[in-house]
Amino acid sequence: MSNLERTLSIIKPDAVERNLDDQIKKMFENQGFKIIKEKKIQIEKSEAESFYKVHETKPFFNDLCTYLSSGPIVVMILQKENAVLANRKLMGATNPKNAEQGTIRRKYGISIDKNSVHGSDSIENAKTEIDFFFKE
Ligand code: IDP
Ligand code: MG
Repeated sequence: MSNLERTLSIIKPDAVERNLDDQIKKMFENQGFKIIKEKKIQIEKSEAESFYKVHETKPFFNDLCTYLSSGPIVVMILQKENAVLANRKLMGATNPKNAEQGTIRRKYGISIDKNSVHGSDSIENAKTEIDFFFKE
């Protein structure tokens, strides 16, 4: 049974700043993800606060939003069979120290906050997050 899904991926400022975007995109493509849409943008802190609203009560919320809006990011719609889960797997654990070999965060992540990539964590959130960045 085919289960083609779309998910939202963000290459975060720490990775864009180190010019890792092409290498990270290649990791997606090598795993069979198709990049449906992409754009390099910088967002306002208020937009980061809206994007990360689920985390608004967390102690790291303010730093997280300051960080995500601190420099250019690459936002992409990725498509593949079971894309949401497949992307989470390819990204690796939130803390790069705990991420498995071969994952993006293990390879490129610097720390729990500068962990190079974001990926939607459910099909429902993928839809919301894709609309957030790409709704025309
Ligand atoms: P995820 O990105 O793996 O889905 P979430 O728990 O959704 O992880 O957290 C969102 C982002 O917030 C993480 O990617 C990371 O950048 C940051 N973050 C999560 N937990 C911490 C923490 O304990 N300290 C600092 N930043 C954190
Ligand atoms: Mg998350």
